[in-house]
Amino acid sequence: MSRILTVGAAQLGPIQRDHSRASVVQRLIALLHQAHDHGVQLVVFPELALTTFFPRWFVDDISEADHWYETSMPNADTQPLFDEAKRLGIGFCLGYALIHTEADGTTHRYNVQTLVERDGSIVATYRKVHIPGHEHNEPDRPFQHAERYYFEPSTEGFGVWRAFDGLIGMMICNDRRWPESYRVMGLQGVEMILCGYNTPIHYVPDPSQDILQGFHNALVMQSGAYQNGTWVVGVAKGGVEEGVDSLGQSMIVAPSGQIVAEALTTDDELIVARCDLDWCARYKDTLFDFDRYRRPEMYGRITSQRGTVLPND
Ligand code: ING
Repeated sequence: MSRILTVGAAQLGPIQRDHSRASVVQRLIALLHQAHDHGVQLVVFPELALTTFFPRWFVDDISEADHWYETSMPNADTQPLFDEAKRLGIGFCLGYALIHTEADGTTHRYNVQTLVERDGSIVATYRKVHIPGHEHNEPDRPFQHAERYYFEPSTEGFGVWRAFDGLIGMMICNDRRWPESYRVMGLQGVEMILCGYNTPIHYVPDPSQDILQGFHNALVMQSGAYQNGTWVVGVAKGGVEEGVDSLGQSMIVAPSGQIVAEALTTDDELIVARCDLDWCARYKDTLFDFDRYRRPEMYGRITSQRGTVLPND
């Protein structure tokens, strides 16, 4: 009997700076209700789904940004979402900023996603591995993308968890552009990767890429899905948020690399697909039978090098 997981990609339109978490949670719950009407078992929300994308501003005293972070999950603002999802028997994946104080009193700031099962239990929280953008204020930019100032990179890497009757992995935004993200989860047998993103259309370091944002978004998720025989669910926070135009184009990609559902707007929009997790085996057991065809002894550079080492002339 096929393991069909009906998944909903719950795209968000802009969250402006003055939008309260309570108002955003109401939007998330409205998408949850739409999902329930479609028989959805797992809803995926975007990266930083509770607030505006605050790394677009730089504050010299980082503690002035503390209010953009959650200190726990769930919390008073998000408990209504957790309660309603449990009542409806729907699991979800939620992206947000987390401020975490270790036992030794050190403070850590992460860009995370938390996966919640249909019974309301927390499966796991993933911390973003690839942190794009810049560390310091760049006042000449039209907007900052200072994620490397506001977030520490994960030291835990990419996990895969047994949930929703399958093998579920998570990545966040820039992670989707790196093939290693998919392969590390592929080597754990992943059958569905959940990925929220906030992607400005305008790429300040090279504006020639602006027109290609949609093409690149699809390219990386379709190739990652196909090359690892996994479903990929990419979910945007799109539209014009505090003057910055951000990509929508949320999509659900099959292990074949085919896009089976795609958002039509840059607003709050739910797209749904019935995902046969057994379809993954068509690729994992043939073309991408890793144990039979991979040559890790030839891949040493991938883990021994960070940057490029040119051949000796
Ligand atoms: N955003 C981006 C992403 O990889 C980026 C980084 C910024 C890409 C601007 C293009 C333009 O989609 C995040 N949040 O990782």
